[in-house]
Amino acid sequence: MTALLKFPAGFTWGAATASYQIEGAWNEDGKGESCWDRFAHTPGKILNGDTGDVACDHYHRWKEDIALMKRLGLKAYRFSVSWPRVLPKGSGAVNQTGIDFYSRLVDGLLAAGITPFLTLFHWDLPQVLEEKGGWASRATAESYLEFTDAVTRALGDRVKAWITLNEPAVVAWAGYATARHAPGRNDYALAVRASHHLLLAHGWAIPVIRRNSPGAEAGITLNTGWTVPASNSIHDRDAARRGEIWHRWFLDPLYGRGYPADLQADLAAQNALPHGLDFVQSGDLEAIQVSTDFLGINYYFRTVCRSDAPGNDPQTVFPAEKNLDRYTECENWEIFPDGLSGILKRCTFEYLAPKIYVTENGASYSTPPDSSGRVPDVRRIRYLHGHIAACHEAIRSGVPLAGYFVWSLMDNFEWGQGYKQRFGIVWTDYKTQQRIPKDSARWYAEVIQNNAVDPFVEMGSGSVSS
Ligand code: IFM
Repeated sequence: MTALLKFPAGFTWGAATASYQIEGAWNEDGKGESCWDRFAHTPGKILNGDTGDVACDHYHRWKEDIALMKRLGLKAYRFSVSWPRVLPKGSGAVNQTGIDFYSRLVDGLLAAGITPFLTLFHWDLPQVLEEKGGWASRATAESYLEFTDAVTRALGDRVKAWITLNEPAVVAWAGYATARHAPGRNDYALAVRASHHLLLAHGWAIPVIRRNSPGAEAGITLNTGWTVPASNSIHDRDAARRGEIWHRWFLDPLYGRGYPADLQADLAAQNALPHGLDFVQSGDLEAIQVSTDFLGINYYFRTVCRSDAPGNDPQTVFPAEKNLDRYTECENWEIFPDGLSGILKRCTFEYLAPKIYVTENGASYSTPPDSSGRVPDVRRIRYLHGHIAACHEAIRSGVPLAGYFVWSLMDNFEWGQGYKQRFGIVWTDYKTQQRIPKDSARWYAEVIQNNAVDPFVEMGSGSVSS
């Protein structure tokens, strides 16, 4: 019999979600409009005209969702707070009903023995703030402090793990440069300003969290793909270097290195820095490099980069033959577990992150329930297995990895792709709101129970009832 790949005692096994993707109740109980409400309500922005108006109706079904998490044996649950539910106008008066919702959720999780990991901002900015410039405006970072103060004052006695921001690169680049996400702006110069104000918001928030939630741990979550050149040619290698803007632009200032000079030059060449770094004020970089307790890493796929000529935008290359054993159902998301161990090592040995959580990892496959009501999502099990094994290998190499959160607890609103992409280990029937644990949920429950994975994929029968 082959020995199991054991994880360290106390390893945090969890699942993650985000407010706009699951809550619904978009205009109930005093909640204000978010930039994602506005974006999704604008025709043509989201596939099939889907919106998060109802999503998984978690706002009303949170009790049964906690019961489900308990049945899966989750040790931790990562969720986010909807800023406009708490501060409908972005700043100023607190909506107590909104705070009470999260307070009940936290109490319910603790009663079920599940540790809450709370993300303060996972993309649903109050629309009123967006109208004043959104993250391209420094004032948004100031309002974010009010929001952080309100949430940490209310929940800081019970929540002991805080994540300031989820994937600031996606907020900045997809929201302000390429218009793929809310607020749908198409201006690289705005995106760079947004990236700075997001990082500043993070830096300013950490001392507030420390004050209102003594003894808690706090960090930030970045999305870090694994970017490699298609060949050893100087141009391809340069394309891969430029592609690293998604994570290096954020990791470097967070870990005290300031904004990387080479990426600044790339941005200037794209006219994205028309006035240089004029938005960086004295003291900002010191605030951003504030010491944190952990780094959150979201990892899904690798990117292979090619450039035909110097200065060309990095091109992403994909093998001519694509299949679902090599790719998930998200277009061009190549399955590459070694990229996860690679980025974990890089954050450990190059940036000296003191502790790391994989705060998201998972795959979109739309395998539906079969005639017996079972969801045999074998590909997702393979995907998760490969990446969890990569985490194990990283730990053996010295990475201080303390936990792993699967994305996602249940199928939910996948931003521009609406409900087409299904990342859940639990099937969501959007007509009835029934939740059905997929085979991957049963498999993951066994991993948690054993605190280990088999070195080879095992499609265990599991013991979770639906
Ligand atoms: O659904 C998203 C999540 O909100 C942020 N990280 C990536 C996931 C899959 O695209």
